[in-house]
Amino acid sequence: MALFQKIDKPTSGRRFVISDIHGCSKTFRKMVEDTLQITKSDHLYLLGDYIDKGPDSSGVLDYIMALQTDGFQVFGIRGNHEENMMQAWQEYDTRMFRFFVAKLNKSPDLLTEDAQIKPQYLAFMKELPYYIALEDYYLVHAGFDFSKNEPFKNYQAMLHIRGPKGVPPDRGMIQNKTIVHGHEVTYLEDIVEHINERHPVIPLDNGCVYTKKHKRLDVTRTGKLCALNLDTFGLIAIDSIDPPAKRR
Ligand SMILES: [Mn+2]
Repeated sequence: MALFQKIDKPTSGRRFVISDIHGCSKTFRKMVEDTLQITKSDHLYLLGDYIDKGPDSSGVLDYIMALQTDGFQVFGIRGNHEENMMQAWQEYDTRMFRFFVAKLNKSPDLLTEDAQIKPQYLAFMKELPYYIALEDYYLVHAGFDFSKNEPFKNYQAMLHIRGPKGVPPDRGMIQNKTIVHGHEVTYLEDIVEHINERHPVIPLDNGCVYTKKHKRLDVTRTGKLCALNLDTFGLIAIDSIDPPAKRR
């Protein structure tokens, strides 16, 4: 697996980013096919956390892999949920792993009957890099930790960081690129504000799984799947059409 991937601009197509699909396969498919109408000249970048929480983790992974097989230019990176599942699979015994997946993370559909990660999903997740470098953007699941040395080698931070440590002290540190990330559920008006003020760090996770009451979130301001057009800087947000997260 490559730790990061450098990708050149497509010659003619558009470039979109989507984050934190979390098992919402219907919403994701609607975004790709009906809303964005992705073509084979476009690039679609996915910021991780494809699985868990929502109803259909395997459906999301199957769909991404099918798009790639069909020749669509879909590039994924790793989220903490993919990393956690692989780590739990390596570290736990079968009983614990089955419990972890079924009760805590809710992706039992990714497992075989004897509680192994199905080989096609494991192969897919293992290859996911930690970030993507475009000529004008960095794409990462959670962000880079600029409060420590060597933020571009701090791979755990890329999966987990939250808050202001992810904002670079100056744009020179990111070669005047813009960082786009997910991971931290952000209200839609905050996402829009970051985009409008051309903030160096753009959050894109509106918590599409959070459509029902939540102890910490105002769910009237979450529940959309967002896509950002990297060339026009336009935000596309659609309501989730999947069942909500069963657990949080
Ligand atoms: Mn995450």
